[in-house]
Amino acid sequence: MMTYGKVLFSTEVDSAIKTKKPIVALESTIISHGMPYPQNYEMALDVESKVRSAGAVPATIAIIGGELRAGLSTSEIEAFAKKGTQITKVSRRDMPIVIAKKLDGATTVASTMIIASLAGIPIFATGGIGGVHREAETTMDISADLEELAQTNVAVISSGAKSILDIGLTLEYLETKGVPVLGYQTLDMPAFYTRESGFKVDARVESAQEVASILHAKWKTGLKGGVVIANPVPAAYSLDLKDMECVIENALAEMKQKGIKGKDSTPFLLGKVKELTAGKSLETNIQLVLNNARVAAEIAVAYSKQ
Ligand code: PSU
Ligand code: MN
Repeated sequence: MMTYGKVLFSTEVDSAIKTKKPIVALESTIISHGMPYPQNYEMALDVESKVRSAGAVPATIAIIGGELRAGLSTSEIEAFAKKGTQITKVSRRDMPIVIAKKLDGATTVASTMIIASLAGIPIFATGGIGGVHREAETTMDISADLEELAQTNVAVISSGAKSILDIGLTLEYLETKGVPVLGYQTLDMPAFYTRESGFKVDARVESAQEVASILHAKWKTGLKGGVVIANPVPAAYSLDLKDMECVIENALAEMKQKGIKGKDSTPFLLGKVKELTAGKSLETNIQLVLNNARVAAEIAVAYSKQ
């Protein structure tokens, strides 16, 4: 009989939990569906070493053979990177199917939050969160990431939401669901490839200590749900907002024409953006994830000291 809801840890993560070391959860959809091989493999390993050098332990999360896992071996990460989109993208909805069939699953922000929460890991770093899609008023395409942020006590450090989404509506949705959006050393809501989106965050925070105190305040008050920490891409790697808008319009038009919808939208748009920016977006994507891993590790260290 399988024990449901149990997370299997790597030796490193297991000992970090036992000795109460700060841990940073990492997702696996970004590996299998977010970028091509071999850059995805290198990124996943580099992100882990960034977390380690900032004094925390990385826990890459995935479902392997139907089991919830926190902390993958190098060869498991390599398999997820190489198999890419052959690995099922798993959000909350897909979890029971993949678990029951004992399949492998690349976890999104939503399902990574679920597994991190089961594992007792409150800090999670990624690239970008899902959100309300443009034209959601007719497609109803709203990422399950937002509902997860409403109910699961995990802080997500990201570079905001990509402008393939409707960032204004995404912020409205998060407000309705009671999810604070903190700008890391900025008041501007970043839009993944760019440091600004034209929208503001709810509060600017200056340091990892300040974020940690807000997390403690939220959860110790008994307020359930996550917190979004929006950390803009380093200026040296940011792309031009107007150029990106044009690229995204083109990608969206092609997606509509091809009739691509649902869970395939995000991977399609990401691939298209990469193609249309001649690979420049890939370098930006990698750099922002590395930067988020570092900030998340600093937050995890500060959180465990308070
Ligand atoms: N945004 C990115 N890169 C990604 C994703 C989002 O810039 O790889 C992935 C994340 O795993 C996120 C998921 O949780 O896409 C959202 O997919 P959907 O919109 O189908 O919920
Ligand atoms: Mn969707």
